Amino acid sequence: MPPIRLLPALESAVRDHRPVVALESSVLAQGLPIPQNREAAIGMTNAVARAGALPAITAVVAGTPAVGLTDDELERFLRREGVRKVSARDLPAAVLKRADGATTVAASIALASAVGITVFATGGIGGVHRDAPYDESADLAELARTPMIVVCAGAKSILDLRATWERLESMGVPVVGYRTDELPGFFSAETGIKLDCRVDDVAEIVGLYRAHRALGRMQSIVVVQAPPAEHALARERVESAVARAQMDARRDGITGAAVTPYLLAAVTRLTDGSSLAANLALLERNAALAGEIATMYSRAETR
Ligand code: PSU
Ligand code: MN
Repeated sequence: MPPIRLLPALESAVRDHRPVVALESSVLAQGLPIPQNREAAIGMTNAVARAGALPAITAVVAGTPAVGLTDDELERFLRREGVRKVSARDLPAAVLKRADGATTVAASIALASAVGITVFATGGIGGVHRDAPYDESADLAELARTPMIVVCAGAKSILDLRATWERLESMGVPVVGYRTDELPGFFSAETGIKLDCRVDDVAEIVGLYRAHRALGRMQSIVVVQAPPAEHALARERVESAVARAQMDARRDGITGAAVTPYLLAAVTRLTDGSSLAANLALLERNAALAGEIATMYSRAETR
């Protein structure tokens, strides 16, 4: 049995350098509530397809690492019964225990890269947590050793964004703003953190990545874009919800991998669901941009 299962349609697409976009499953099984997780899955896969690329949701399916899920498998992950959260280091344990595992950004890009995929989309990457020394998402370390174009709306609002930004610099991970000069704050367009590199069209993203790879660089490049303006929340509103959620998490003694899902749920509640609408909208927009990038990248590769 091959170590990673690719659905047949994806296997030929990857082999022929046709456009493919990998998508994570932790956002579906842990990050978003039911039934919005289904909306997100449909919105993202359709957006990728509209841009001319094939979507590939990554996960561990009953112990088999998989790139691309069947409809039945996706249903199981959306119902999320018995589905664990799997980051990069959890992959072998999920295989050993024949578990259903929803993959984070870290685990997803590890799997996607191993099968030859170059473009990945999500909502927000993990990063440095606030007031929790050494709680830093494995997403950062994995971005530092996995060549991939990662499209997102920045790091999740619940994080210490300034520290996350600094760590990305230390690790040599290029961050490029797509039509923005500022690092977006996931639910909000602004963070006050000025980016060093901005591009305004997809061809420039492909050019940047090719230059990066031609230098033998092994990191991902992180492409950030703001959430759609009609759904974006004001920075102060997000901040106060996050501060409150943080206090609740401490009170409830939440630690480790449970922190991210807990805080995301608390912020949804504290913003009366408007952060949820923003989350769905930005996931779809990121998937659309990733689809465009994959389509252009594949043209450049097969020229
Ligand atoms: N962004 C979201 N919802 C999520 C996540 C990100 O809007 O659920 C998930 C991603 O899978 C990300 C993970 O990789 O949270 C980070 O978790 P941790 O901090 O435990 O590494
Ligand atoms: Mn953590």
